[in-house]
Amino acid sequence: MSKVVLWGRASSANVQKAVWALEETGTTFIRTDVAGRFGGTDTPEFIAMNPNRLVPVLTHGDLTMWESHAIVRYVAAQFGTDTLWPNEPAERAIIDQWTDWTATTFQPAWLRLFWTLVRTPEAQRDAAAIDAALEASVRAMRIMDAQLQKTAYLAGDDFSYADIVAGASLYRWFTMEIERPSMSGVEAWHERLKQRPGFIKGVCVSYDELVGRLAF
Ligand SMILES: N[C@@H](CCC(=O)N[C@@H](CS)C(=O)NCC(=O)O)C(=O)O
Repeated sequence: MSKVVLWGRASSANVQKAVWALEETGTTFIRTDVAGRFGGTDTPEFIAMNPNRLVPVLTHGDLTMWESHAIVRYVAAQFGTDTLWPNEPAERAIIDQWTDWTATTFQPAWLRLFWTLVRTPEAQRDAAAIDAALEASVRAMRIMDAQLQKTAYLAGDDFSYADIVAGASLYRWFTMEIERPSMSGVEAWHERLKQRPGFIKGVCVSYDELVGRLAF
């Protein structure tokens, strides 16, 4: 089988989704540290792989691709036919609904919170910006909580790649110094995800190197 290489630092939330999907499908891969404190995204070789100069990038044989959610879908389709890739279009539609909602609504909110609170040095923090980001994050979390009161996972009673892309937020959500309203559906989901080795390996990764660091 052609080699699978994932380019990107382990502390990147977007890289973490790809690591988790690769682990979940039992795929053998190499991860190469790029971006953040490692640099390497401005070289002609990297720009040829991703003109956005961002991680993750995945290479597999002749394929070179970027965008974390597209990578997760590719990994599911290519390596997860028995595990992560439902053949039924209606099932995939709901998984994609939550996956795209994470990209457009949930992740921008929780990442804004992470940036305004964790990545901004204390002296430069803007309390109003933090509050607004927390409010938007909680609003999105409540939408997931309502679903998770009804089903074990976001797209139904089976684990799916929607849980990977949205669940990649949870280590940070539950360790950031914020006032977290209790949401029993989200909390039970977090406990379920913690049973998965791919979540522990991919997502439960220290973000110490990002604290107070706005540079990348
Ligand atoms: N929409 C892109 C966003 C990628 C992105 O913003 N990556 C960040 C890390 S999470 C990055 O490469 N930042 C520059 C750096 O870390 O040096 C995706 O989902 O893959």
